[in-house]
Amino acid sequence: MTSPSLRRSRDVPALVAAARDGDPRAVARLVSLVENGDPALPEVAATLAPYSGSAQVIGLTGSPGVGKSTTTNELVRTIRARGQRVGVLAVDPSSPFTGGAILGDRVRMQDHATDAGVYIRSMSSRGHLGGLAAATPQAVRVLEGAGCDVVLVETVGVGQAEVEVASLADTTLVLLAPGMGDAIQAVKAGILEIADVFVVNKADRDGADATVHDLRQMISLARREIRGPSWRQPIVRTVAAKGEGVDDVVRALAEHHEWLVAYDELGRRRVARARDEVEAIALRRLRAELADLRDGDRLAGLAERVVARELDPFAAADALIADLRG
Ligand SMILES: Nc1nc2c(ncn2[C@@H]2O[C@H](COP(=O)(O)OP(=O)(O)OP(=O)(O)O)[C@@H](O)[C@H]2O)c(=O)[nH]1
Ligand SMILES: [Mg+2]
Repeated sequence: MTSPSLRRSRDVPALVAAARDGDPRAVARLVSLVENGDPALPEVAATLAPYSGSAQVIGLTGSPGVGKSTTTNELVRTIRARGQRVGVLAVDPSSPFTGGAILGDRVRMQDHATDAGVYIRSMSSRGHLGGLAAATPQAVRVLEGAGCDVVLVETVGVGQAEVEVASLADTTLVLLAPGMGDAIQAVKAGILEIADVFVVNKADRDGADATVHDLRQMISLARREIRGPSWRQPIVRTVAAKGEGVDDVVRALAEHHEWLVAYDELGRRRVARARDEVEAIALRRLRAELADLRDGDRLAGLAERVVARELDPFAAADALIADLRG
């Protein structure tokens, strides 16, 4: 299993077996196959299926520089102290050029670089058709297959993609910091809805009280709309750079997990997640098939007939879809 060719292998059963034995290169290779949307992906998914659902998946999101990686680093330390294996996916949905962020994450997480119980991996949306929302759950499955008890998914909170990625988690942590107008931004970006636990990091800075206060008000406004057995989103203050408050975050995570189980919300979330995933895969396939038609003469021919007013666009689309089905 230690052959150097592992890094380029498409021998999926061998890769999964090696990953299960804890070979980090096999894990890295499998995540790369996922990230690049490799043709071997269906086989990867099928081979990993028996191990899926075995890890607790925790999402961390928040504005750039708010302290996600520092917090992740501290959480990894705590999880490792419990003797559990942990995987970290640092996901950048915003741009294909993640060099800086990846470097930053590597530097901050090098504490764990030599720990065999920790896998750390950065992912970008590089060329992945379904975007990270499609790739991330499969990457999580690779880490579950590799025996991780907990998977932490860090996403930069910009745009809409982080809402998608964060909603792939069992529990989502939203980080804010004083003086960044984060509380307001959180509402705008729809972050308030996806947060299970709020963390006000950099509590060593001025304005932490104001941020907590703003947040509390927004939560109580938003709560009026919620029905059913609802979870009260806690607000935890941390100074992640000094490890302060991290125990409280861990406690909040455990309490949320208990709540998920008690109200059968864990199962519901996982079904919703699987539904999104299946839909994303199906859409990606359909889009690829349409692209094939596009490259052929069929679409061009239909387009010419639309311009010549022999066909209206809807009838042309019907003809195209009929081709797909036929
Ligand atoms: N003062 C203070 N600085 C902190 C704290 N936590 C993190 N930092 C610093 O904030 C900077 C950004 O921290 P990161 O953990 O990289 O933040 P991030 O959210 O992962 O950043 P991106 O991945 O680039 O979005 C670093 O210089 C940290 O040392 C804190 O509690 N207090
Ligand atoms: Mg980071």
